[in-house]
Formats: sequence, C-alpha cells, structure tokens
Amino acid sequence: MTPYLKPRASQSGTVIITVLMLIAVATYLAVEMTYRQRIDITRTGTLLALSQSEENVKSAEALAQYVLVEDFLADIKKTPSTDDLEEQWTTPVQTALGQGVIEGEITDLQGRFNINRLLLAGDSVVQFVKLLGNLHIPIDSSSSLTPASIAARVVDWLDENHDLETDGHEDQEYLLLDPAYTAADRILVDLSELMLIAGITREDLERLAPHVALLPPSTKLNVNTATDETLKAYCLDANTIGPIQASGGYDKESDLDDIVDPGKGSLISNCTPVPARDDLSLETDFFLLKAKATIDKRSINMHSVLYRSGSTASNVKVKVILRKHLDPFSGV
Ligand SMILES: [Ca+2]
Ligand SMILES: [Ca+2]
Repeated sequence: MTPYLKPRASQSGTVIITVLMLIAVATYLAVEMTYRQRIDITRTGTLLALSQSEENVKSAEALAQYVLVEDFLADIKKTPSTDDLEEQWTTPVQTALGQGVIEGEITDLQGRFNINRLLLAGDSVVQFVKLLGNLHIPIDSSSSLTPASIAARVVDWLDENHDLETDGHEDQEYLLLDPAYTAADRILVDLSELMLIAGITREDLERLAPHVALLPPSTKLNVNTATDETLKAYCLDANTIGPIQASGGYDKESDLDDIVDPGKGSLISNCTPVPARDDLSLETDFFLLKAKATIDKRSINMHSVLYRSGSTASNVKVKVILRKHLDPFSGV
C-alpha cells in the first residue's frame, strides 16, 4: 500500500458521511414539509367545513322562522288560535345539503317550567320545588341542599333585594368565594348561570335543562305542549292531559276553566297549589330551535330562541332573540 492512499481513503470517508448527513437532512425536511402541508390541508378543510356548517345551521334557523310564520297564518283562521303537538312545526327535519346534513327540531319553550317566574314569588316557588323534587335534584344524595334551599337560592339570585330567603344566598355569601362575585339581581338569560349558584352541579343542570326555560316572568304555560314533569309541578294530571295533547290538544278557552276546576279531573288529587287559570294558555310565543349541521364528520350544534309576535297576517314576525353554540363536550 502506497503511503499517499491513506489520506485519500480518509477524504472519501468524510465525503460519504457528509453525503449521508445531507440525505438525512433533506429527508427530514421533506418529511417535515409533507407533515406540515397535511396539517395545513386538514386545518383548512376543518375551517371550510365549520364555516359551511355555520351557514347551514343559520339556514335551519331561517326555515324554522318560515315554518312558524306559516303556522301562525293557519292559526289565525281558527278561534282561539292554538299551538299543539299535532302541528307541522313539531316535526323534526333532517335533510342533505351539498356535502353535509342539516338536522333541526323546534320545541315549545312555553311547555316547560319558566325559572324566571320565580321573580313573581307565590305559587311559582312551590311549583319549582316540586319540579326539583320530582327530578331528584340535587342528584348528590350527600348534598346538604334540598329542593327548597335550591329554589331559595335561585330566588335570591334573581331578586333585586338583599334580604335572604330561608336558606337563600345573597351577595354576602358569594363575596366570600374565591373568585368573589355578586348575585345577578335580574332574570336568568342562560341556564349555565345556575352553575354560579352555590350547590348546583353540572349533573343537576343537565338533568334540569330539558324541563325548564328562561322567559319573561309572566309568560304563560301552554297546556297543549307542557311536558309531563312541568304538568306535575303545576299539580296537573299528565295521565288526563297527555292523551288530549296527543290527539290535537285543547281548542276552547273554556277548556282552561275546566282544567283548573277541581271537579273536572285534570288536577292531581290533594296537590296544592292549584294553578291560576291566567297562568295557563293554549298558544305559544317562544320556541327553541335545536339545529345541527354536519360536514365530513365535523358538526356545529346551535340553539336559537325564536320569538313570534304579531296579531295579523301582515304584522307577524319571528325573531331570533338568542343564539347559542353548544359546548361539544357537555351538550349544555
Ligand atoms: Ca299553531
Ligand atoms: Ca333576596
């Protein structure tokens, strides 16, 4: 072996290592670029799908507004006008649109217990306590709370005064918490506000949600659409009223007199307070639209509160007064 070959072999080894390193770096860069590109494509796809879904749930809202106006136009041809479970708007809709699917369901918020009625005090507090008791809230059996103390805390949360209801909580209790806050002293706008009221858990809230609504305090209960739990809270017998709801509902104003008449069989025996006739109605102004739009397995869930107003074909309006995107993990 000639002595000058040694450095050449060493040089060629260095070149090979350098080339290998360059190949490794180039491979890494290529993989990294492909990976980032794939993320960008997925991200753009998700954004496009969600933005299209957002438009789709809004179109469900527009359809619901149209359906409720059509219902009103049919209603004003009869006296009294009524809203019941046999009407067209109660039918859930599912339809394909472009590459996606839209689902929509309208429910009557006046068929549920209106928590903001607690501001009127009186019978509404007793009714709310019954509703909570029938739903076994609080769910946690070791809780120190009772349906009555939860109702008292909700009343104190709503009322403007700083006087404590029995077992109630006012600012002084909430200011001791970390972080501190004060009672709302106004009607509830979103059900999640109940989570701020000491003692109400997420599980309690999820169980309560399908049975309650947050409407102006004096809004009436529609007996044609009232849920069984709400009827029970009002001392109304679901076994008598349920079959009537299922076959077109009540359609005369005098039916409301009969419902609150203890001799006519619509009340739960020995249950008090008997609901006031003026707290009941055959029709509805406030509806809830639950809309869901899905594209490529990506969904948007939106709840909209729709308010229908007007008295003639020319002035009827259905407005969206509240819109909420649901927490994808809790559904509340
Ligand atoms: Ca109707
Ligand atoms: Ca108070």
